[in-house]
This record gives sequence, C-alpha cells and structure tokens, in this order.
Amino acid sequence: MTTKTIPSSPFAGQQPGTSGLRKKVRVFQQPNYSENFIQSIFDVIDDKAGTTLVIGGDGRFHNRIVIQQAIRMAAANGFGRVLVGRGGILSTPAASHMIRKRGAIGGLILSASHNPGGPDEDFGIKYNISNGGPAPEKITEAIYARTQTIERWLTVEAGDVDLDTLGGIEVGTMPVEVIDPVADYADLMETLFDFDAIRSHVAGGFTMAFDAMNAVTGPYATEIFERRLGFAPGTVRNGIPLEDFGHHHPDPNLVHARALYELMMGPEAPDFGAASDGDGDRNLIIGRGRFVTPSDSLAMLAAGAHLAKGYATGLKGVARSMPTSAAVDRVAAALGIPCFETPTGWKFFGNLLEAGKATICGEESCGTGSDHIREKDGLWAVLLWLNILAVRKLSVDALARAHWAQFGRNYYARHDYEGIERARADALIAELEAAIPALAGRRIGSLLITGADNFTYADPVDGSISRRQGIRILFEGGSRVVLRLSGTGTQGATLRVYLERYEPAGGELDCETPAMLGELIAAAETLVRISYHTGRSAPDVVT
Ligand code: VG1
Ligand code: CO
Repeated sequence: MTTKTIPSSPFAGQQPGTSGLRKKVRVFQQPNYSENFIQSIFDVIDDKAGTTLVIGGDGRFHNRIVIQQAIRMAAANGFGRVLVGRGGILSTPAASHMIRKRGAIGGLILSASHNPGGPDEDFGIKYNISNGGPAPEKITEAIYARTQTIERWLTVEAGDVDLDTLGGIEVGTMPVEVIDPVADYADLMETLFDFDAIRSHVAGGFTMAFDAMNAVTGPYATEIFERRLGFAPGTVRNGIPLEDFGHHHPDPNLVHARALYELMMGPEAPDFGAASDGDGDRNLIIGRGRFVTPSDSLAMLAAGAHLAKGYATGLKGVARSMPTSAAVDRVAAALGIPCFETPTGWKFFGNLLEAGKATICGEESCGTGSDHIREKDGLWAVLLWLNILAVRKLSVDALARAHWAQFGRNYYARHDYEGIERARADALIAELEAAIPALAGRRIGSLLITGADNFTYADPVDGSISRRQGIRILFEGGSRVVLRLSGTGTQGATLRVYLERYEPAGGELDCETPAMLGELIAAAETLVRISYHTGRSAPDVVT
C-alpha cells in the first residue's frame, strides 16, 4: 500500500450539492482532487474491511480514469471486493439495485447526471449507502468535513483493470469483478411489470420512440424494449453511450429533447415517446400530441400503479419534493393514503421508502421512482407507463384528459435563470426572505396571497430538520410560486422559479399552460423583481 501525502493545505470548496460533488472535468483532473474526495468518502465509511463496493458511471469523459483510481484506492483501504460495470457503465438506478442485491456496503456513482460531458464540461462523484440510496445529509456533511482536514490518501501500485471484459481479476490482494451492467436490472423490471401484456400491446401495433440521448440508458433500453418487449429495432434512438453525449445536454426536457418533442407533435408520431438523462434516473414522457409534465406523470402513475403486478396490492403512500405540483396530493387523498412533501433531492425520500411510508416518489425535474430501489428510475417510469397503457388501452392524451376530469389539472412550469452571479442570486433570496412576513394577505391583481415561508422539513422518520429549502408563496385556490437556488449547477448560480395553478375538475382543463400561468408569472415579477436581480428579461430555460 502507498500513502500519498496531499502537499498543499486541505482542499476547500468541495461542498457536495443536491446530489454529490459536481465540478468541471478540469477541476477533477487536478492532482489529488478526485483522490481527496474519494478518500474522504472512504474515511467516513465505518467497518469497511472485507465489504463489497460497487463502482460505475454514466460513461462520460473522465469516467474510466476515476474508476481506475477508485479501484486502486478501494484495494488500499481494505475493501473486500469491488464490482464494476462493464465498460465502466452503471446507470444510477442499476447501481442502486446492484448495491442492494449484492449486499454491498455502498457504491461510487460517477456522473454529473443531465449536465453535459466532455473535456470542458462536467463530471461528478456521488456516494450511495448500503440501502442503495444517496448518502443522507448526515453522511455528506461528514464527507465534506473530512475533505477540509484530510492530509493523505491511500492507493496500491497496480495496473489498470480491463473494464471491457467480463470476469474477475485481483488488484493488490482485492478481487475485482467486471459485471454485466444490464442483466440484473432488466430482470428486476420483469418482476415489477407485466411484460406479457406490454408485448401483446406492441404486437397489436403500439409504437414508441425512446431517446437515450447518447447516455447510459442506451444498452438498458435496447435490451428491455427491443429484445425483451419486442419493440421494433430503431425504437431506441441515440442508444450508444458517448463520452460527450454527442455534444448534447443529456437532459430530457422540452429544450434538450427537442427532436423527440417535435416528432411526438408531428404527423409521424408513434404512440408513445420517452427519454432519459445522462445517468438514467430521469424520464420524460410525451404521448402522441400530448406532453405530460413530470408532476402530472407522478400523479398519473400513482393513480394507475395497481395495474402493474409489482404494485397490485396498492401503495402505502406517496411523496413528492416541495416544488413538485400538488397533482399527486389529490390522487393520494382519493386513495386514502398519506402524501409527504420533502425538500428537493432524492436523498430525502430514502427514510420514507425504508420505513415503508411511501411506495412511489417523484420530483418535478423528471424524477420518478418507487421502493424497488432507492433512486429515481427513468426506465422504471417508462415501463410503468407502458404497463398502464397496455392494460387500459388508452392513448396518453385520453388518459391525461380522464385524469384531469377526475382530479382537476395543475398547470405547471419551471423557469430557470442560469449562470447568474452568486452574489446577485443571494441578494434576491435575502430580499425575498425579508419580505416573507408581510406577504400573507397581500393582493396582486386578482391573486390573493394566503401564506409564504422558506420551507423547513422535519423528517418524519428520524426527526432531522432541514431548513431554508425553498421559498413558497401560496395563493388562494391552490396556486403557488416557489423559488430556490440550484444545488447541482457548476457555473455561478441557477435560480429556479416554479409556477403552479390549479384548475378544479369542471374548470378550464384544456388550455395552454403559458396563458394559464401568465398572471402568476407577472405576480412573481412584481414580488421578487427577478429581472432587476438577474439582469435578464426572460428565463434561459422553460420546462
Ligand atoms: C436538480 C433537480 C432535483 C434533482 C437533482 C438531481 O437539483 O432540481 O430535483 O433531484 O437535480 O438530479 P437542483 O438543486 O439543481 O435544482 V439528477 O438527475 O442527479 O440526476
Ligand atoms: Co440524473
């Protein structure tokens, strides 16, 4: 074993955000940088001697380098075994499943999710614990604290592992197994969903376009959709993972998955369209001529989940992140099950899933998942949609309309202002926080503010408190404006403004979202002075 001393003073600025540590590739390429972070993770894992560690990533630029570093460091730190996906590939949901299935102590997932990849773009490292979920705040804070004091990292002198050949090898004295990243995950999906029903729906002419965005889901989607479910070859588009995602943002939203959106709105549209992100935990759902907002998708999946065999006995509860629309709350009320509201980031669902309080969880940012693993899961969401559609034999549009007719419709949009100067973003939040006490009772046009706060979450399982998780301004009738700063950006600050308006059943259910949100957008500008603070007259991204 070799001990490497970190020459300069301890690193600063390694504060992990919403989901692990994300920085530019160039930052990770600095001597000792990745090693420092990985060693800090290893230093806070108790009783690791002899245990199994899972390692994999989304295939982006720099993935293989960090995997080799991490394997050598794992050997020096006394782990008993490393499991690594072939080609260095493991989607985030597949890694979560592998950690659980193989009884690993945890896993390193190398990804910056939906952020672009390449030498000048982003890289990331996140640590998942033995239940397969993202490390909770208690652990990410301990890792961060360790990065501030660490003086050495441990490695063994050994060559690179051949990541492209399945099988076993030793690094130092530690066995390393290169495993098929897809098979276990695809098998898990077969236990949850009725593949026969979907196969016969496909045989009956049901068609799909799935855009893997040249990211990690390509091999998974090809196996599951084309090989196991019988969708036509070519159903999976951009199915080869590329180190730079073909110069695109692997972010499945209406901006970056524009080609899919246009296909689905055009005359050649298949019945169903979907996409996933860099690391495979997000999903975008578009029916022929009908985009489904992620918040609505969560509600529609919760309402129909009992049609899939994995959820036939019903849901114990549902959970959504605070900025996610309240559409799922109405489904939960109708089903007579609890609905939890958590801060942004999947780690907050972990305790609810572990305690059996929630079965399905979701976020407005295209994240949906269930208690089958401890991460959000893009292909899982697509398969649940396919299962529901195969049973109900409805189009996406017809299903959405039936849903709104029963529950009402939550018109919803998110406006992102990217790369703002940090000080200006902080000033905006500070000004708004100071204004909170005087907001309730104020009227803006026809809108009446009924309350406002900076969201505090008290975890119902372990009682931990997370403060200042986003400012919510609530209006009469169920409309809301929510504002928070991103914890995953790598350049300046990103302001997210979430807008929601509720129309009850029997109301205006068939309108265009921008028109329905116009008054709320104007009210947000009046209250927050977004253009003054950001220097922008319009958001950079609307989803
Ligand atoms: C964003 C989303 C959040 C999501 C997080 C990680 O965080 O808003 O809902 O959990 O990304 O997603 P932020 O702090 O930038 O708003 V990802 O697909 O790791 O896969
Ligand atoms: Co992701």
